[in-house]
Amino acid sequence: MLPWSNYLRQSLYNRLLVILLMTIYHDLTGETGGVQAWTYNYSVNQNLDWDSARQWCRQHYTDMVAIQNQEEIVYLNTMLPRNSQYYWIGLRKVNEMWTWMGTNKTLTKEAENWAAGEPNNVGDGQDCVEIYIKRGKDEAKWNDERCTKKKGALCYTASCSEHCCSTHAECLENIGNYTCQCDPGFKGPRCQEAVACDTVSDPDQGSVNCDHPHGLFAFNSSCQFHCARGYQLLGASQLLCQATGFWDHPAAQCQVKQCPSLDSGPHRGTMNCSNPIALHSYNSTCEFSCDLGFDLIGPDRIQCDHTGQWTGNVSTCTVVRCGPLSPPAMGNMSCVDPLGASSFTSSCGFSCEEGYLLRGDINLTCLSTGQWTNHTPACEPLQCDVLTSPPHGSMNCSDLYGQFHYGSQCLFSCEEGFLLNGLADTECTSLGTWSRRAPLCLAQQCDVLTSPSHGSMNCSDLYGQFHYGSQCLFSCEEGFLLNGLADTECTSLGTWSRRAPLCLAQQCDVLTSPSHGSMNCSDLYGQFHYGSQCLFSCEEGFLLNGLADTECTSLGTWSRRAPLCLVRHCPLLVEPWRGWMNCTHPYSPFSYSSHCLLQCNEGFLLTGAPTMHCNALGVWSQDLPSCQVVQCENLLHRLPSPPPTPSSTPPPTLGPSMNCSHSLGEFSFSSLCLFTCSKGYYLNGTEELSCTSEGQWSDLVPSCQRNITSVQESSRMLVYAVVGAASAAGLLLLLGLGMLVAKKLSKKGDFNFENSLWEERENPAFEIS
Ligand SMILES: *[C@@H]1O[C@H](CO)[C@@H](O)[C@H](O)[C@H]1NC(C)=O
Ligand SMILES: *[C@@H]1O[C@H](CO)[C@@H](O)[C@H](O)[C@H]1NC(C)=O
Ligand SMILES: *[C@@H]1O[C@H](CO)[C@@H](O)[C@H](O)[C@H]1NC(C)=O
Ligand SMILES: *[C@@H]1O[C@H](CO)[C@@H](O)[C@H](O)[C@H]1NC(C)=O
Ligand SMILES: *[C@@H]1O[C@H](CO)[C@@H](O)[C@H](O)[C@H]1NC(C)=O
Ligand SMILES: *[C@@H]1O[C@H](CO)[C@@H](O)[C@H](O)[C@H]1NC(C)=O
Ligand SMILES: *[C@@H]1O[C@H](CO)[C@@H](O)[C@H](O)[C@H]1NC(C)=O
Ligand SMILES: *[C@@H]1O[C@H](CO)[C@@H](O)[C@H](O)[C@H]1NC(C)=O
Ligand SMILES: *[C@@H]1O[C@H](CO)[C@@H](O)[C@H](O)[C@H]1NC(C)=O
Ligand SMILES: *[C@@H]1O[C@H](CO)[C@@H](O)[C@H](O)[C@H]1NC(C)=O
Ligand SMILES: CC(=O)N[C@H]1CO[C@H](CO)[C@@H](O)[C@@H]1O
Ligand SMILES: CC(=O)N[C@H]1CO[C@H](CO)[C@@H](O)[C@@H]1O
Repeated sequence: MLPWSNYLRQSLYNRLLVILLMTIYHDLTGETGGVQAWTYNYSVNQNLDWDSARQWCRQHYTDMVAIQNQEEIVYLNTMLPRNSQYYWIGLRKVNEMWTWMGTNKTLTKEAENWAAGEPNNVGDGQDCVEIYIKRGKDEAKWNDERCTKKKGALCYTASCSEHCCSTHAECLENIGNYTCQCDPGFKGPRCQEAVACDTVSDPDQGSVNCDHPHGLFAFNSSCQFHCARGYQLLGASQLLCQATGFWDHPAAQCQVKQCPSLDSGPHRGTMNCSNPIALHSYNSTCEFSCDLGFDLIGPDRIQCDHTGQWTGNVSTCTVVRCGPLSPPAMGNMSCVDPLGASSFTSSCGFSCEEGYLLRGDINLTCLSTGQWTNHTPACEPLQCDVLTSPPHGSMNCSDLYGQFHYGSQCLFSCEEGFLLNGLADTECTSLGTWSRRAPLCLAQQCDVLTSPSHGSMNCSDLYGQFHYGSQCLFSCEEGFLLNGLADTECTSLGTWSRRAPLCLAQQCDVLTSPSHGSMNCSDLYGQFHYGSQCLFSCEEGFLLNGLADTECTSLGTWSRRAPLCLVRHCPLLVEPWRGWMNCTHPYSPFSYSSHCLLQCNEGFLLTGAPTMHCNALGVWSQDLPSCQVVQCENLLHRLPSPPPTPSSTPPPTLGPSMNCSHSLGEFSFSSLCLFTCSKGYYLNGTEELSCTSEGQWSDLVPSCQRNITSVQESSRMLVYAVVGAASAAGLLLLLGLGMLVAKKLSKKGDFNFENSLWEERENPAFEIS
């Protein structure tokens, strides 16, 4: 059996026999005494086509040469003899690939040893390769040639056997020997030992699971990494221990799954993320909210799931939209849309065609609630303001296009007592305004009235002060009287129904100065009017018969009667007893200027001056003088004082008993004294003495002389007789006197009975005792 075919079979059954070969290796090599070295042979003087050459090599040697390294090439170029046709080598194009026919391996780039410009494939079928041996140029280099060309056959004899190397090596023919060329990942003389890599341990948040076909963490060991939920491998998920003794990748790590980073929140909104592990990674949650006027489209919250995907997209904020607006009929609309048509903050302004009026808001704005601030306004035909009849007036309108619309004309009139304050008509113009203001009806105005002096005015107004309908009432202060009717009224013609009255001071009676006096008046409001005061005074000798002043009161009466000047009276004078007086009275009896002359009757004397004046003070110039009776000598002083008692003895001469009657006073004019003597005495002298008007006794005073005979009885009788006669005479006298009294009374108011009586010179005698 050929070594080559051994080799091939070994390759085929490589996987099955590897363990067996490993165990029998030593025995094989030891017993056979080594493999044969690789030796070259060639056909001498016989050139063959490629197929024939290969067949020859396989028949006599192992196979056609497969050039393997530079050393081998140099060796062949040295060893082989020159052949003008050069030698075929075991390289041929199979399926357009240059293939080592011995090993069925395609030519590697490194192993190429083409001559310059080759392979040039000149002509058809240059599918076989020759080696230039000893060519001088491009020595030992290859050239492609047609396989039918005849060249020397270059053969080799193999020295490898199936036991030369482990199953993890390729037995390479050397020049004269073989070497075990280890498969990658194996080392050792027979390539029986696998190359080891570093040990691999579980990553954080994960685990590793390894398969070790050639020993722990040795060549071809593979490790599979797994990560916890929400984590992902950073690096290759599988590590393979390479032939170099290094893992094909660095050990993987478990990295938290990262969701696509979210740069920012939604436009016009905000995003609020919480990241429990890492930014925008597994279990991160983000919440979305939108600015005012914007609605959230999408979830309000997303989460980074374990696959590294957000549960949703970043929500968007879309502007809140209000319903579309359309311009009103006969109008126009202009919108400003900062955030989109009919959207939040959009605002639309409205206008109307000429002649139309916008009713509603001139400008609408879209609110954050999705509502317009108001309804769309409407354009209504222009209208003038509604007019109403003015107060106290009436209005009469004619309309062309509707009440108070363009063309309407209105006429105004006023009630009686009111006047239009402007023109009577107005018209609704095309601008929707009245051609002029509607007039007002203003009450007729009367003149302004003022309160009368010393009075007041109280007006009641219907339509304004001193206007039509105003009524004014006048009143006067105390002491003043209206000089007319108290009220007046402003008529519809603007005139007062009557003149405003005045307040005139109350008038008192005219005063005149009293006779024998004067008057001095001061006036406040006119002579002898309210407030006037008059002072009265009298001439000398006259007295006011009341208070000196009076005043004109508010009632128009004097506070008191004007006083009179009365002449001053002196005390009434009476004629002195036994006298009389002759008075003159220029003003009044016994008053100022009265003058009296006083005189006394016969037998009487005036004590004092005979004249009396009543002066201005009402005082007589002196006290009233009196008429003193003329005095005679007191006879008692002449007589012996106590008459003798009857029992006593009497002397020869004795004072007479005197019995006097004193009609006017003791021992005065007209006193009559009778003398008598006691029994046994007689009278020496006159029995009777009388006092004359000159104050002399009519005779000498008698005396009594002793008489033996008593004549007491008879003298008493005589006295009785005298008295009886006197009584009879008195009775007669009384009768005449009565007649006289009656006569006197008719002549004089002032009658002194006593005086008159005594004027008659009758002096009745009477007894003192
Ligand atoms: C091969 O060639 C060598 C010399 O190079 C020779 O000794 C040997 O006999 C040859 N083998 C055969 C089988 O011809
Ligand atoms: C060489 O390989 C080709 C295809 O790769 C195959 O068809 C052929 O049979 C092989 N030859 C040998 C001797 O193994
Ligand atoms: C051939 O090679 C093998 C392995 O390299 C070696 O052990 C042996 O001694 C060699 N034989 C000769 C004759 O050189
Ligand atoms: C190493 O692993 C690769 C890929 O799985 C495989 O093709 C190869 O045969 C393995 N080698 C060995 C010696 O196990
Ligand atoms: C974000 O959310 C947290 C928790 O709900 C809250 O405490 C914080 O005030 C929020 N921040 C803002 C800016 O809204
Ligand atoms: C993620 O959130 C879930 C539920 O809120 C919780 O059970 C879990 O422990 C969290 N994971 C981490 C790593 O915080
Ligand atoms: C996120 O937005 C994208 C594109 O905008 C869309 O295709 C996808 O359906 C959205 N996801 C969700 C959960 O709405
Ligand atoms: C609206 O206004 C525009 C610009 O002012 C004007 O040109 C247009 O004629 C108006 N339309 C109406 C209906 O008034
Ligand atoms: C509406 O009114 C607002 C606030 O008064 C103002 O800012 C805006 O300019 C107006 N828009 C129009 C179209 O007149
Ligand atoms: C009184 O006096 C006047 C003149 O003085 C005299 O004329 C008059 O006669 C006298 N009257 C008497 C009664 O004496
Ligand atoms: C008679 C008598 O005596 N007569 C006398 C009266 O008185 C006078 C005088 O007083 C005498 O002279 C008388 O003689
Ligand atoms: C002198 C004198 O008169 N004598 C008288 C005395 O009295 C008698 C009688 O009474 C008288 O007669 C006397 O004459």
